[in-house]
Amino acid sequence: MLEIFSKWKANLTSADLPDQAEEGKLPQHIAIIMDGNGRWAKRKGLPRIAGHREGMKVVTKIVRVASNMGIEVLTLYAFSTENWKRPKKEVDYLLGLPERYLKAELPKLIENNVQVRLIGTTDHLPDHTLRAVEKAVKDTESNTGMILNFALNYGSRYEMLEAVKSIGRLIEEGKLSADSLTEETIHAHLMTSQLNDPDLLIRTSGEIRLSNFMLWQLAYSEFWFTDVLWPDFKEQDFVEAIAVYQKRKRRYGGV
Ligand code: V07
Repeated sequence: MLEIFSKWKANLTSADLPDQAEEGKLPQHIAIIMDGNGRWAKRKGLPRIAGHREGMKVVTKIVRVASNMGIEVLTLYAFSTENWKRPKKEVDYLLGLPERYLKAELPKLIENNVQVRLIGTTDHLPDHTLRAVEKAVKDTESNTGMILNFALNYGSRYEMLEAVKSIGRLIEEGKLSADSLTEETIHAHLMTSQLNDPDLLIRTSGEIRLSNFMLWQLAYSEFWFTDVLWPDFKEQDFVEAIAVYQKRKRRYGGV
Protein backbone atom coordinates (compact mmCIF):
# COMPACT_ATOMS: atom_id res chain seq x y z
CA MET A 1 0.00 0.00 0.00
CA LEU A 2 2.65 2.52 1.09
CA GLU A 3 4.96 2.32 -1.87
CA ILE A 4 2.32 3.19 -4.42
CA PHE A 5 0.63 5.63 -2.11
CA SER A 6 3.65 7.86 -1.66
CA LYS A 7 4.13 8.37 -5.39
CA TRP A 8 0.43 8.80 -5.96
CA LYS A 9 0.32 11.52 -3.33
CA ALA A 10 3.32 13.20 -4.88
CA ASN A 11 1.18 13.45 -8.02
CA LEU A 12 3.90 12.15 -10.34
CA THR A 13 3.34 10.96 -13.88
CA SER A 14 4.51 7.78 -15.58
CA ALA A 15 7.63 9.55 -16.81
CA ASP A 16 8.69 9.99 -13.19
CA LEU A 17 8.25 6.34 -12.29
CA PRO A 18 10.74 4.35 -14.36
CA ASP A 19 12.20 2.40 -11.43
CA GLN A 20 8.88 1.23 -10.13
CA ALA A 21 7.71 0.24 -13.61
CA GLU A 22 10.92 -1.70 -14.26
CA GLU A 23 10.53 -3.63 -11.03
CA GLY A 24 7.21 -4.76 -12.45
CA LYS A 25 5.37 -3.72 -9.34
CA LEU A 26 2.90 -1.20 -10.59
CA PRO A 27 0.54 -2.91 -13.04
CA GLN A 28 1.05 -1.26 -16.41
CA HIS A 29 -2.38 -2.15 -17.76
CA ILE A 30 -5.46 -2.37 -15.54
CA ALA A 31 -8.82 -3.51 -16.93
CA ILE A 32 -12.07 -2.94 -15.04
CA ILE A 33 -15.53 -4.50 -15.32
CA MET A 34 -17.63 -1.71 -13.79
CA ASP A 35 -20.53 -3.80 -12.50
CA GLY A 36 -23.33 -3.09 -10.02
CA ASN A 37 -24.79 0.22 -11.21
CA GLY A 38 -28.34 -1.15 -11.60
CA ARG A 39 -28.19 -2.92 -8.24
CA TRP A 40 -26.93 0.25 -6.56
CA ALA A 41 -29.91 2.17 -7.92
CA LYS A 42 -32.39 -0.54 -6.98
CA ARG A 43 -31.14 -0.58 -3.39
CA LYS A 44 -31.78 3.13 -3.22
CA GLY A 45 -35.20 2.86 -4.85
CA LEU A 46 -33.95 4.75 -7.91
CA PRO A 47 -34.25 3.94 -11.63
CA ARG A 48 -31.33 1.97 -13.12
CA ILE A 49 -30.16 4.97 -15.12
CA ALA A 50 -29.47 6.81 -11.87
CA GLY A 51 -26.93 4.08 -11.13
CA HIS A 52 -25.28 4.56 -14.52
CA ARG A 53 -25.06 8.31 -13.95
CA GLU A 54 -23.43 7.76 -10.57
CA GLY A 55 -21.12 5.18 -12.16
CA MET A 56 -19.93 7.77 -14.62
CA LYS A 57 -18.80 10.02 -11.77
CA VAL A 58 -16.70 7.13 -10.49
CA VAL A 59 -15.08 6.78 -13.93
CA THR A 60 -13.94 10.40 -13.61
CA LYS A 61 -12.39 9.74 -10.20
CA ILE A 62 -10.65 6.50 -11.14
CA VAL A 63 -9.27 7.93 -14.39
CA ARG A 64 -7.71 10.77 -12.42
CA VAL A 65 -6.12 8.57 -9.79
CA ALA A 66 -4.86 6.03 -12.35
CA SER A 67 -3.31 8.74 -14.48
CA ASN A 68 -1.68 10.40 -11.45
CA MET A 69 -0.26 7.09 -10.25
CA GLY A 70 1.42 6.45 -13.58
CA ILE A 71 -0.75 3.59 -14.81
CA GLU A 72 0.02 3.23 -18.52
CA VAL A 73 -3.24 1.76 -19.77
CA LEU A 74 -6.69 1.75 -18.17
CA THR A 75 -9.33 -0.29 -20.02
CA LEU A 76 -12.94 0.24 -18.92
CA TYR A 77 -15.78 -2.06 -19.98
CA ALA A 78 -18.45 0.56 -20.72
CA PHE A 79 -20.89 -1.30 -22.99
CA SER A 80 -20.89 -4.95 -24.03
CA THR A 81 -22.35 -6.47 -27.17
CA GLU A 82 -24.81 -8.21 -24.80
CA ASN A 83 -26.07 -4.90 -23.38
CA TRP A 84 -28.33 -4.42 -26.44
CA LYS A 85 -30.72 -6.91 -24.78
CA ARG A 86 -31.57 -4.38 -22.06
CA PRO A 87 -34.72 -2.21 -22.24
CA LYS A 88 -34.49 0.37 -25.04
CA LYS A 89 -34.75 3.28 -22.61
CA GLU A 90 -31.73 2.03 -20.69
CA VAL A 91 -29.71 1.37 -23.86
CA ASP A 92 -30.49 4.88 -25.13
CA TYR A 93 -29.39 6.37 -21.84
CA LEU A 94 -26.18 4.33 -21.77
CA LEU A 95 -25.26 5.36 -25.30
CA GLY A 96 -25.65 9.00 -24.32
CA LEU A 97 -23.06 8.65 -21.57
CA PRO A 98 -19.93 8.81 -23.74
CA GLU A 99 -21.01 12.26 -24.96
CA ARG A 100 -21.93 13.43 -21.48
CA TYR A 101 -18.67 12.18 -20.08
CA LEU A 102 -16.56 13.71 -22.83
CA LYS A 103 -18.37 17.04 -22.71
CA ALA A 104 -17.35 17.39 -19.09
CA GLU A 105 -14.00 15.59 -19.14
CA LEU A 106 -12.31 15.90 -22.55
CA PRO A 107 -10.64 19.24 -21.72
CA LYS A 108 -9.26 17.73 -18.50
CA LEU A 109 -8.11 14.59 -20.32
CA ILE A 110 -6.24 16.76 -22.82
CA GLU A 111 -4.76 18.84 -19.99
CA ASN A 112 -3.58 15.62 -18.31
CA ASN A 113 -2.01 14.27 -21.51
CA VAL A 114 -4.40 11.26 -21.56
CA GLN A 115 -4.95 9.36 -24.84
CA VAL A 116 -8.51 8.15 -25.41
CA ARG A 117 -8.80 4.90 -27.35
CA LEU A 118 -11.66 2.53 -28.14
CA ILE A 119 -12.14 -1.16 -28.63
CA GLY A 120 -15.39 -2.64 -29.87
CA THR A 121 -17.49 -2.43 -32.98
CA THR A 122 -19.14 0.65 -34.45
CA ASP A 123 -22.07 -1.54 -35.66
CA HIS A 124 -25.45 -0.21 -34.48
CA LEU A 125 -23.91 2.60 -32.43
CA PRO A 126 -25.86 5.84 -32.89
CA ASP A 127 -24.13 8.56 -34.93
CA HIS A 128 -24.05 11.02 -32.04
CA THR A 129 -22.16 8.52 -29.87
CA LEU A 130 -19.70 7.68 -32.63
CA ARG A 131 -19.01 11.30 -33.45
CA ALA A 132 -18.29 12.15 -29.82
CA VAL A 133 -15.93 9.26 -29.20
CA GLU A 134 -14.12 9.60 -32.52
CA LYS A 135 -13.52 13.27 -31.81
CA ALA A 136 -12.09 12.38 -28.39
CA VAL A 137 -9.74 9.81 -29.95
CA LYS A 138 -8.61 12.31 -32.57
CA ASP A 139 -8.20 15.22 -30.14
CA THR A 140 -6.00 13.13 -27.83
CA GLU A 141 -4.04 11.03 -30.34
CA SER A 142 -0.83 13.03 -29.99
CA ASN A 143 -0.92 12.85 -26.18
CA THR A 144 1.75 10.72 -24.54
CA GLY A 145 0.29 9.99 -21.09
CA MET A 146 -2.06 7.27 -19.90
CA ILE A 147 -4.08 5.40 -22.51
CA LEU A 148 -7.74 5.47 -21.47
CA ASN A 149 -9.21 2.61 -23.46
CA PHE A 150 -13.00 2.35 -23.50
CA ALA A 151 -14.50 -1.00 -24.45
CA LEU A 152 -17.67 0.23 -26.13
CA ASN A 153 -19.96 -2.24 -27.89
CA TYR A 154 -17.24 -4.78 -27.20
CA GLY A 155 -17.44 -8.56 -26.98
CA SER A 156 -14.41 -10.79 -26.81
CA ARG A 157 -15.78 -13.72 -28.84
CA TYR A 158 -16.82 -11.31 -31.60
CA GLU A 159 -13.33 -9.79 -31.50
CA MET A 160 -11.73 -13.23 -31.81
CA LEU A 161 -14.13 -14.24 -34.57
CA GLU A 162 -13.20 -11.12 -36.55
CA ALA A 163 -9.50 -11.86 -35.98
CA VAL A 164 -9.95 -15.39 -37.27
CA LYS A 165 -11.80 -14.08 -40.33
CA SER A 166 -9.10 -11.58 -41.22
CA ILE A 167 -6.34 -14.16 -40.74
CA GLY A 168 -8.37 -16.59 -42.88
CA ARG A 169 -8.62 -14.00 -45.64
CA LEU A 170 -4.85 -13.51 -45.62
CA ILE A 171 -4.43 -17.28 -45.95
CA GLU A 172 -6.93 -17.40 -48.85
CA GLU A 173 -5.00 -14.64 -50.56
CA GLY A 174 -1.81 -16.64 -50.16
CA LYS A 175 -0.23 -13.96 -47.96
CA LEU A 176 0.06 -16.27 -44.94
CA SER A 177 0.33 -20.01 -44.46
CA ALA A 178 -1.54 -21.86 -41.72
CA ASP A 179 1.68 -23.36 -40.38
CA SER A 180 3.28 -19.94 -39.95
CA LEU A 181 0.59 -18.72 -37.54
CA THR A 182 1.69 -17.93 -33.99
CA GLU A 183 0.12 -16.41 -30.88
CA GLU A 184 1.60 -13.10 -32.09
CA THR A 185 -0.42 -13.41 -35.31
CA ILE A 186 -3.60 -13.59 -33.25
CA HIS A 187 -2.48 -10.76 -30.96
CA ALA A 188 -1.83 -8.62 -34.02
CA HIS A 189 -5.39 -9.13 -35.30
CA LEU A 190 -7.19 -8.33 -32.05
CA MET A 191 -8.57 -4.86 -31.29
CA THR A 192 -5.92 -4.58 -28.56
CA SER A 193 -3.01 -5.16 -30.94
CA GLN A 194 -1.45 -1.84 -29.89
CA LEU A 195 -1.61 -2.66 -26.17
CA ASN A 196 0.09 -4.97 -23.72
CA ASP A 197 -2.23 -7.51 -22.10
CA PRO A 198 -3.78 -6.37 -18.79
CA ASP A 199 -1.70 -7.15 -15.69
CA LEU A 200 -4.70 -6.76 -13.41
CA LEU A 201 -8.44 -7.26 -13.88
CA ILE A 202 -10.80 -5.62 -11.40
CA ARG A 203 -14.47 -6.57 -11.26
CA THR A 204 -16.87 -4.89 -8.86
CA SER A 205 -20.21 -6.01 -7.47
CA GLY A 206 -19.38 -9.56 -6.39
CA GLU A 207 -19.80 -11.39 -9.71
CA ILE A 208 -16.96 -13.84 -10.35
CA ARG A 209 -16.97 -14.19 -14.13
CA LEU A 210 -15.50 -12.58 -17.25
CA SER A 211 -18.73 -11.90 -19.18
CA ASN A 212 -17.06 -12.04 -22.61
CA PHE A 213 -14.40 -9.47 -21.68
CA MET A 214 -10.84 -9.77 -23.10
CA LEU A 215 -10.78 -13.58 -22.96
CA TRP A 216 -7.51 -13.88 -24.90
CA GLN A 217 -5.83 -10.91 -23.26
CA LEU A 218 -6.56 -11.95 -19.65
CA ALA A 219 -4.87 -15.36 -19.96
CA TYR A 220 -2.07 -14.48 -17.51
CA SER A 221 -3.60 -11.54 -15.61
CA GLU A 222 -4.16 -11.29 -11.87
CA PHE A 223 -7.85 -11.03 -10.95
CA TRP A 224 -9.21 -8.91 -8.10
CA PHE A 225 -12.90 -9.07 -7.22
CA THR A 226 -14.80 -6.92 -4.75
CA ASP A 227 -18.39 -6.90 -3.49
CA VAL A 228 -18.37 -3.09 -3.67
CA LEU A 229 -20.82 -1.83 -6.30
CA TRP A 230 -19.26 0.39 -8.99
CA PRO A 231 -21.03 3.60 -7.89
CA ASP A 232 -19.58 3.04 -4.38
CA PHE A 233 -16.08 2.23 -5.66
CA LYS A 234 -13.51 4.61 -4.17
CA GLU A 235 -9.94 5.61 -4.92
CA GLN A 236 -8.94 3.56 -1.84
CA ASP A 237 -10.50 0.44 -3.38
CA PHE A 238 -8.46 0.99 -6.53
CA VAL A 239 -5.30 1.47 -4.48
CA GLU A 240 -6.10 -1.68 -2.50
CA ALA A 241 -6.48 -3.73 -5.68
CA ILE A 242 -3.06 -2.54 -6.80
CA ALA A 243 -1.55 -3.25 -3.39
CA VAL A 244 -2.89 -6.83 -3.51
CA TYR A 245 -1.47 -7.19 -7.02
CA GLN A 246 1.93 -5.98 -5.78
CA LYS A 247 1.93 -8.44 -2.87
CA ARG A 248 1.08 -11.35 -5.18
CA LYS A 249 3.88 -10.33 -7.53
CA ARG A 250 6.34 -10.11 -4.66
CA ARG A 251 5.45 -13.64 -3.54
CA TYR A 252 6.02 -15.05 -7.02
CA GLY A 253 9.24 -13.06 -7.36
CA GLY A 254 10.56 -14.31 -4.01
CA VAL A 255 10.68 -18.00 -4.86
C1 V07 B 1 -20.87 4.35 -19.09
C2 V07 B 1 -20.71 4.74 -16.61
C3 V07 B 1 -19.73 3.81 -15.92
C4 V07 B 1 -20.37 2.58 -15.35
C5 V07 B 1 -20.71 1.55 -16.37
C6 V07 B 1 -21.90 1.76 -17.26
C7 V07 B 1 -22.37 3.17 -17.47
C8 V07 B 1 -18.05 6.42 -19.45
C9 V07 B 1 -18.30 6.11 -20.77
C10 V07 B 1 -17.52 6.50 -21.94
C11 V07 B 1 -17.41 5.65 -23.04
C12 V07 B 1 -16.65 6.01 -24.14
C13 V07 B 1 -16.00 7.21 -24.15
C14 V07 B 1 -16.07 8.07 -23.08
C15 V07 B 1 -16.85 7.71 -21.97
C16 V07 B 1 -19.42 5.29 -20.73
C17 V07 B 1 -21.11 3.92 -21.45
C18 V07 B 1 -21.53 3.73 -20.15
C19 V07 B 1 -21.83 3.27 -22.57
F1 V07 B 1 -15.23 7.56 -25.22
N1 V07 B 1 -18.95 5.86 -18.66
N2 V07 B 1 -19.80 5.14 -19.43
N3 V07 B 1 -20.07 4.69 -21.75
N4 V07 B 1 -21.29 4.13 -17.79
